[in-house]
Amino acid sequence: MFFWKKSKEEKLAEEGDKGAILALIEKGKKEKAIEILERFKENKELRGLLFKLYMEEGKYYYAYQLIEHYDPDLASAKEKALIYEKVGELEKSAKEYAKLGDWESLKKAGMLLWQAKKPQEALEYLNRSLSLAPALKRQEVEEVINKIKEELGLLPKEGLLERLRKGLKKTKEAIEFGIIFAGRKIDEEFFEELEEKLIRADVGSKTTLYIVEELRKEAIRKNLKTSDQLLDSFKRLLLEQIGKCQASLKEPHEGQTVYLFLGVNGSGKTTTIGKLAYRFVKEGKKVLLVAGDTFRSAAIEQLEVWAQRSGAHIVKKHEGADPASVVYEAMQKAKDEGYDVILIDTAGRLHTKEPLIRELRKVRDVIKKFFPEEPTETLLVLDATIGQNSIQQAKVFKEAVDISGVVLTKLDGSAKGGAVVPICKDLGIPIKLIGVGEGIEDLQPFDAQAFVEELIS
Ligand SMILES: Nc1nc2c(ncn2[C@@H]2O[C@H](COP(=O)(O)OP(=O)(O)O)[C@@H](O)[C@H]2O)c(=O)[nH]1
Ligand SMILES: [Mg+2]
Repeated sequence: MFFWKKSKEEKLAEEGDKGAILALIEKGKKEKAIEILERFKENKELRGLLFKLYMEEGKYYYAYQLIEHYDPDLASAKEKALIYEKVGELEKSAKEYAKLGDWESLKKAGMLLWQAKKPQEALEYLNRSLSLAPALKRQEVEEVINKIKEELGLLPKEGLLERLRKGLKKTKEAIEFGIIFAGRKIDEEFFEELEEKLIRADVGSKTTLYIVEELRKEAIRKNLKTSDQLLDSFKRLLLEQIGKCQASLKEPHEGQTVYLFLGVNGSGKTTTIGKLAYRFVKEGKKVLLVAGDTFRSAAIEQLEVWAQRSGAHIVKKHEGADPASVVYEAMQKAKDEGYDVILIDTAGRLHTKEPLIRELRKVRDVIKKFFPEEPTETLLVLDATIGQNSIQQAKVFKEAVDISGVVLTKLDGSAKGGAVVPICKDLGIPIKLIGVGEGIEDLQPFDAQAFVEELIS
């Protein structure tokens, strides 16, 4: 037969002839070349060729064997960094990256060391990277540094303002008030754009028209030419609107203080209760959570998790139990055992309006039976991502019981932060708390001034 006969060249290659092997590679027979070269690892020249092929073919583990067992000089620092990274030798890889010395390699080294659970060493490299990074890239490096520092507890915890800033990020990005007030010409187009932005932030059409009209009048009255001259008035008008919506949460008093939470499923009741429980426990209060949402067992379990996280106690019954009976048991326990703060979760199945109203009234009556002056706060939890649309839902709850305040959750996930205005105005209920994230500390008092400053900055 003829076809299995090896060509002369291949024969030469098999014997370790470099030229012939190169010819094989040239023809694309890299696998074959590798197979041959692996028999000649002792030969320095052929070994170099083998290493090159391994790298080209992404066979990092074989390349790793070669530099570990035969010849570390085969690879440059850059190649070593890559090989070690690929085979999971993170610290070795970091060392090689660090040798390269440029900011990106140093950053890479830092990140690998962090991954290898060597945060202190990681910080060393990252700080060197930061000192070399071009201005535009510094933030990238700083972010990693901050994450590590946070992990190590070296950073002061995020303050209220930082959390609010993060919470309003989406709204700010959607409206960019800063840009249109940055000194452009005041003309019809400017007012139209401002109007459009206010509507987009979900400030509501009535308030939007009012604000735009006021600014229009002022521009004419004072003969203003550029938008920056209107910024202060804009802030004042916005603050005037939002300021009316602000009120603070009533703090716990002597004896038992009850907070009742209402709202449709998914609005953030349980999460808000968990965050608030954490705050009260931290303040030294004895806190009881009440699993009044008995509709799904998952809802009860979720509240249990929050009880554990916050250090509060919980009263719960089985799925499907009568919420009023859970509350009854909880009130009894609170009274007997002297709890300071009682936070009651409820179900919010809106499609069963009449039963819902009956259920909530029953819960309220049970509370009053034990503590006639309670609840101190009946808080309606609304989801900011649906903006003004939450007003319709809110009306059903308002029909059921008196509501003392709104908790607006998920501001961080919403571009409709302006909805605070129509929500509080249409409902005639102040906003007391805002949720700016899923973390245990992502709940804060609604501060109108800070809110406006942050929105416009
Ligand atoms: N991003 C963000 N998510 C939130 C906030 N509050 C609640 N959530 C999330 O919204 C979802 C529903 O919350 P949950 O407390 O279970 O609502 P409930 O059905 O009213 O009890 C959960 O995934 C929460 O983590 C918030 O302020 N920000
Ligand atoms: Mg819930």
